[in-house]
Amino acid sequence: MRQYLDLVADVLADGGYKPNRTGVDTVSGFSRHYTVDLADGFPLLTTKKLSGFRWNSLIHELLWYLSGEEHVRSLSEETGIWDAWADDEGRLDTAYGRFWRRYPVPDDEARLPGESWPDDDHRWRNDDGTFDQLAYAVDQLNENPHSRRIVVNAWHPANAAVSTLPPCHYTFVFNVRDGRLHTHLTQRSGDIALGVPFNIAAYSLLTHAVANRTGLNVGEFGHTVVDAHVYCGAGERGAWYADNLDRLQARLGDVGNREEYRDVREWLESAAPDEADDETGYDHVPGLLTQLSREP
Ligand code: UFP
Repeated sequence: MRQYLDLVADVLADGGYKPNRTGVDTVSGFSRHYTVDLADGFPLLTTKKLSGFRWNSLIHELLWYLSGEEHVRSLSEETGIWDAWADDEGRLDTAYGRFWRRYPVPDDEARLPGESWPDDDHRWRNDDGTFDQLAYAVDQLNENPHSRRIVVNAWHPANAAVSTLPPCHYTFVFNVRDGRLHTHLTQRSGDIALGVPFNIAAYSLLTHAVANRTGLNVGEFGHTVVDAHVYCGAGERGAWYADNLDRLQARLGDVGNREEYRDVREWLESAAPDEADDETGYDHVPGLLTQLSREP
């Protein structure tokens, strides 16, 4: 997918060096955006090996979000991807589906006079008083498709302030034109090598599912990634990137065709220290340079 490879090339060539909470530093670009037309085909990246197992886990993860569950019990039967983040009882602090389907509505004491909130028996209120954002979105697409207010939000500021992993892909907007359903995702933080390809596939799948449900055609997927980063290494290897990113980027700036990415990769591998003291081995730059050298 050209847009993904452009994102990779752009962040590697223009990003800045950025340490972060994980201890593995990144090359990071700010506020990157692209669109893909889903009518042209499903954006499953051919440059990465999406094995059957992981495609399977992606489908179950999305179904689990759509269910509104915050407990990983049923998901764990299919895939263990969220198990490590769940508490001892199996509840996940940052379960997207919980926010999509059961967003908390403030209690009486927390409401200000004059503020508007749906009644207890309102059609989008659940029995437990929470708000079903997805039901609202689907109803709007059916009844008022040209609305510019069809937003689903997984960010709860108070929860995010204390959560171990606040939502990365935290809000999306549906937008309809000419009978086509467009989805725009805003992601606060995106690991370009590992996370982003799955995020693209998941929201493309969601767009297909919602288009199917509402009788619309699939449109474009628009993606904004606020901190779009490539993990480049810890230890000696990370220190080398910190000192030599300018050199690497000067070389990337001179790349005129895709074969030349291979030359930059070879230079990188000869110039950077090997990962002997890096327990994580988490340097994604060489792999991404290989992808750039291969794809048309
Ligand atoms: N990350 C993604 N996509 C996801 C997800 C996580 O790219 O769907 F859940 C990556 C982004 C970042 C890390 O590298 O996981 C989360 O760390 P932080 O919370 O510090 O941004």
